[in-house]
Amino acid sequence: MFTKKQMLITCALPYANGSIHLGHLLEHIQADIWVRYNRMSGHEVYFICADDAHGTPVMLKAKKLNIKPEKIISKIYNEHILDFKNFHIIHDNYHSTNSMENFFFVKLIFNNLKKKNFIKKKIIKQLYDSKYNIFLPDRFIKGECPNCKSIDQYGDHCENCGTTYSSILLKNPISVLSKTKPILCNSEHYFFDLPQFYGFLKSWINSDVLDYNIKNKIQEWFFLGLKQWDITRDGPYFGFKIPKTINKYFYVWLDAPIGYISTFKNLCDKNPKLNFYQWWKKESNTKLYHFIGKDIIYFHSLFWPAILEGINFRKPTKLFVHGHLTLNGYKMSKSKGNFITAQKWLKFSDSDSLRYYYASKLSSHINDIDLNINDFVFKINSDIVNKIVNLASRNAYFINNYFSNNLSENINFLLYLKFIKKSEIIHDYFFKRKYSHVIKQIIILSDIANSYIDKYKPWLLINNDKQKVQNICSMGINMFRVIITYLKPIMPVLSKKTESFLNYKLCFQNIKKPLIDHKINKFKLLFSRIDIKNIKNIIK
Ligand code: NOT
Ligand code: ZN
Repeated sequence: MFTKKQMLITCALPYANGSIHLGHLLEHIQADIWVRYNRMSGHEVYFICADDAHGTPVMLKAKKLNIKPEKIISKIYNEHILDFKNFHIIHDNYHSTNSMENFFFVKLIFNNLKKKNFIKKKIIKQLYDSKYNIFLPDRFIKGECPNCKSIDQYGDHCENCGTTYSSILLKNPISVLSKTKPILCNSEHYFFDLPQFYGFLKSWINSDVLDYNIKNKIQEWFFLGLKQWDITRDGPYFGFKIPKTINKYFYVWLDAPIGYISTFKNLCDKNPKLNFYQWWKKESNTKLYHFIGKDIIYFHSLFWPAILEGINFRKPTKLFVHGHLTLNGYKMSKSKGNFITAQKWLKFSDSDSLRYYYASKLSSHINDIDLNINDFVFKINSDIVNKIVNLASRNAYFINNYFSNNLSENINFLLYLKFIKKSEIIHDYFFKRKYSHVIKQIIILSDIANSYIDKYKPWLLINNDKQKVQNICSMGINMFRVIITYLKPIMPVLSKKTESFLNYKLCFQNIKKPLIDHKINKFKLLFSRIDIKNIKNIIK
């Protein structure tokens, strides 16, 4: 029996100091497909995200341009909103961490944690750039990892071994800003007392919130011991000032996850149907799913649930972790010239193609995903153009020209049933986010459908058995309709065009009933072939 779920789905909050790029899109497309899938299945789904507005990079950028940081983040905010819209990512609310609601919750949560003795004050030594007159944030210090000794690592964590550490433990530190050696200075900071949550976290992590391979990684962190977490930054800083302090700010990584809460609160204020407390109270029956990259597991599997436990809020239902994106086998980087923003992609290709390609590669694993341009062109032209859309065009030709757009009453019900029976496995793959498996099934069906048409050759039959041609081509259109229904969460643009062509809204519920004695529209181009010569230039 169907049980309607109430689901809140989030993506990691993109930083407000740069454009949306193909890496962000990997996550947002993955989540958006899941949102659309669950919504089509009848669940009540809310999809939220926000810009992660605070931190030193925005502050330094503003300083350089001699403008207020607020100006930068508001310009970027508008860009981000547009980029996501262009890729048909349907967030129900896209907010900012530099918001009234977020300041409210950050203060509330901090005070609550402090009252319960989960916040400790300590004088610490920190690296200071005496040329720039600022305490250096982790990202502005580089050095050797204290754990695995690999060089050129940032001050907060090592990209090589994944360890998180304090920047003063880096060997041979250097300021990224002034390229000078930073000095150690004292400063009083607040710490979140993570070790107090050891027992809670241990059982939470073993409660099916994470996939198996990630669980192992976290066990390592437990083994190394949980450490108190510094949630203070000294000014100058772009962030929320800590009440009753001089020149102390909340660390951006504290207010970022709280952005999930405040963005939802902002949505509740706009949607009277939503009751904030019902979704965030400790015993909430609603579901909370976070899509994140593997680089931020630590924050979401330790700090975040511990904070929520500390303030007596609900915990995430699941963390969906994905690997990183590579482009033709390399990490994207501005300096290498292979950095592709959302905007740039759309100058060379469309959004549905990227959505399809990502889906064809995504599973519930955390392996990195490679966008290979040749493979991309091959896959789109062969799967979408030659197999799927061609199925519509070759059959529509006869229905449009010989049968006044009417589908017959007589189709091959046995074969149709075969297509419907795939629902079960396809639903299972969708739910488990194994989109590459969904695509494999869709291609199997497209091959079956095209072979069926090849076998009967309507182009030869048309002169002696018209009725048969109408039946066969109606069956072809019906198989196409089932295929696009399965593809609908993945390719919203193609499915919308298909809906106008078929004169019919594609949905899972009605799939069992074939379209018979139904009028379709004239076939118009649904999808264009990609030209390798054009898109190759996307990478310099
Ligand atoms: N802006 C961060 C990033 O890595 C993600 C913040 C996600 C929000 O791009 N929070 N938490 N925890
Ligand atoms: Zn390391």
